[in-house]
Amino acid sequence: MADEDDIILSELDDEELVQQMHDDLYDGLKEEIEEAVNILIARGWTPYDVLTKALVAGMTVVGNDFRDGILFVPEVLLAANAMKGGMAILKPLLAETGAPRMGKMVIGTVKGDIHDIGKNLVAMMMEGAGFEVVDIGINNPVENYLEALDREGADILGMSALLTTTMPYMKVVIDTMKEKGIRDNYIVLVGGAPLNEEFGKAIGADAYCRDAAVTVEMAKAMVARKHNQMGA
Ligand code: B1M
Repeated sequence: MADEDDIILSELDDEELVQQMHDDLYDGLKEEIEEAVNILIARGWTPYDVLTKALVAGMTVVGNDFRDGILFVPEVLLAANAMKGGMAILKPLLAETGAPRMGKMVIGTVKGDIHDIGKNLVAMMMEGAGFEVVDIGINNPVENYLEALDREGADILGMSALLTTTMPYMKVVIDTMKEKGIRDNYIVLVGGAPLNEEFGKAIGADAYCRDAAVTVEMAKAMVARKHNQMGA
């Protein structure tokens, strides 16, 4: 332990620092993660690279050990908290692109599901790409989505689910939109680790988005297509 206490993050080279961040994320060390994120940014890393190579990659290790019963909920919560500390630093940097407004997205995690890291990441990347994002948080029943879409005059609905037990709720939301005759007013994008393209199609979403970067690309393409259709 004494050795670990002696580690001075700023003295590590990039590769060692990223490895140390993976370890610190695993141990839920929020302050160390925040310090390391600031160091990488100061060294000229893009916010996107810090996000994907240091934070998301580190969280994958946590996810694997959670799956394998090596880590438990309290440890994973600490890791998630550390990750959020790092993401909070990156958020304004990712949004700083000065890109023109592309459209508005309402995003939330579905009812019964409290996972929000992936959703937050998608929201950050979308903002960075010039979209306006209204994040309605976790555990959302269908009413929350419909109310937010209407209130915000949104173009895109984004839904996140991380559990096999909660992903079917996305269909409840889409079916309710169909019943109300408003489904085609919106681009519906869905994502989350247990989903796949087939599921996205089966529930009637416009697209399944594997990760935050794909979400941005998908949203851009679909908004452009919608504008073209309206112009035709
Ligand atoms: Co949970 N959990 N968890 N968990 N958790 C998983 C999802 C699990 C796969 C772990 C495992 O067993 N390997 C497993 C689900 C198994 C299953 O359903 N098949 C699981 C379980 C079982 C549970 C509990 C039931 C555990 C329990 O209580 N016994 C419980 C459920 C609580 C609930 O929701 N009701 C639970 C609780 C928790 C914590 C609270 C401890 C914590 C969440 C903290 C938080 O989010 N604030 C937690 C965490 C952290 C995880 C893992 C380890 C990591 C998830 C994460 O943040 N990944 C996860 C394991 C895993 O996924 N490998 C796990 C990092 C994030 C960047 O990736 O969320 O996939 P991800 O997001 C990606 C893409 O999926 C996509 O883009 C993102 C960025 O690239 N994406 C979207 C996501 N949402 C999108 C929306 C879009 C587009 C793209 O909209 C357009």
